[in-house]
Amino acid sequence: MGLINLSRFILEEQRKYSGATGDFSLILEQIALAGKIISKDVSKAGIANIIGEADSLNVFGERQQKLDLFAHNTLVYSLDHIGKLAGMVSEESDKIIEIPTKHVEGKYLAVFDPLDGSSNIDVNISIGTIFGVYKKLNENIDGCTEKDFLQPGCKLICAGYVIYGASTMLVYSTGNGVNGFTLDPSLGEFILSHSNMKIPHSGSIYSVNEAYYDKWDTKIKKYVEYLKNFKEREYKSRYIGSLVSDFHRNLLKGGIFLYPADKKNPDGKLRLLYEANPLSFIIEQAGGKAIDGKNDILRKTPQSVHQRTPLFIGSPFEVELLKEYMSTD
Ligand code: P6P
Repeated sequence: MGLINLSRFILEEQRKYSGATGDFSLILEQIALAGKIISKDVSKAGIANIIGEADSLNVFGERQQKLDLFAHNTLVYSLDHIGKLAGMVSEESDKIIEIPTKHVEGKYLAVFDPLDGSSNIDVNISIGTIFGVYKKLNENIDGCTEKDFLQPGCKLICAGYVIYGASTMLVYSTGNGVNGFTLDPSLGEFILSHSNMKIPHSGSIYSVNEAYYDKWDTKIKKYVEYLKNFKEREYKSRYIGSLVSDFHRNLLKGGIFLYPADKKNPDGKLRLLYEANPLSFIIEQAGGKAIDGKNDILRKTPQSVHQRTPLFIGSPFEVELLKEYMSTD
């Protein structure tokens, strides 16, 4: 079987839905384009002193943008003119991003964290873009409001991420399983490399920043101690401090990622709309689970677009076990 590039895969997927108009497929293609553009700049970040860093001029005398602002603009400009979106929410923008009046509006909404973990760029640790796509609540009303974005994650029609690592990969789901594509820079194409990804039922990795141990709820402390002394297998601690990287490794190998609420972050640190929800959509499609400690992440109705949430996400065994610990008195 020959190479399956992203466009071919999207087309074949689209044919499975008789009502598909191709609108959504174009959005996905444009997000992939943005991923390629961001990948190119992220991969040369190490020579920032030549290309110029934020607030400085590069060798051509042009003002160099911080990479996360560059990633934000790349996503917005890849999507705002295609006539398929009514609006966007980005971690880099306090307000909803409306479609400029010069462009045609559409019925979809995009949410994204343009470059999560960007503080890791300077030390050459892999980072990622996280995205989700919704339909707006009422297609007969022009524009969109904040309310359109306050839909639970189970209403997502697509969720995914691009990881800028040793290779650049696009991993996404439209509710019909999870598939991973590896960028071949020589072709400029995302090639299907991980079909129908499933997370192992249980793993041997737990990922949490143990520096905050003293701030944790006692139940979280007991849970992590239990994993450390687990009899049937030896758990390893792996924590990169880059959500997409920790998530992607655990998706492939199994285990659990924890970002608990603590005294410093009473609602947790991670964002519900464009970090927890898209990754939770993917993990459930891959056979895993994602909770905030008590409830499924995907069934939480957001109260604001930048709302934070605790996040426990990964293999069913480890997440269910955590749920038991959290429900004990
Ligand atoms: P901490 C990166 O800043 C980030 O948003 C996620 O990518 C990552 O999982 C988390 O924060 C790390 O946070 O508090 O452990 O440094």
